[in-house]
Amino acid sequence: MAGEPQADCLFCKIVSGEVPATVVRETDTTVAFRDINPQAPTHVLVIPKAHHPDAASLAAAEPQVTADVLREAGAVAAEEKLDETGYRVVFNTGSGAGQTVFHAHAHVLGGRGLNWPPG
Ligand code: IU
Repeated sequence: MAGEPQADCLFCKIVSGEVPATVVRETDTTVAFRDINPQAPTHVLVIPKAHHPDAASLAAAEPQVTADVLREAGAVAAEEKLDETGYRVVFNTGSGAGQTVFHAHAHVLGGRGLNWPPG
C-alpha cells in the first residue's frame, strides 16, 4: 500500500533504524541525515518517513508531508547557515535524472558555489 515501509528500501531501513545514518533533524513525518557521498560541504537528505518512490508520488499522496519535507530542508539550511550564502534543494526524479534510491528525498546542497544549469 502507498506509504507503507518496503522491505527492500534502504531509506525505509534508515527510518526504522535498521541502517545507521548521521541524523541531523527528525520530526513525526520526516528524517534529515547526511549523505554518505557528499557532493558539497553540506549535503543532507530530507526524506518522508512514509515510503513513496519519488517527489511527485509523495506530493500526490501526502501534500502535507511534502510541505513538511520542504520546511525541514529550509530548517537544515538555516542550521547549516546556508540561508546566508544560498543553497539548492534537488529532487532527482527517474534514473535518467540520476535518481538511484526510489524513496522520495530532497537533497539540500550548499557551502560552495553552485553552477546553473546543473549537469
Ligand atoms: P539520488 O538522487 O537517488 O541519486 O540520491 C540518493 C542519495 O543517497 C545519493 O546521494 C547517495 O550518496 C545517498 N545514499 C546515502 O546517503 N546512504 C546510502 O546508504 C546510500 C545512498 I546506498
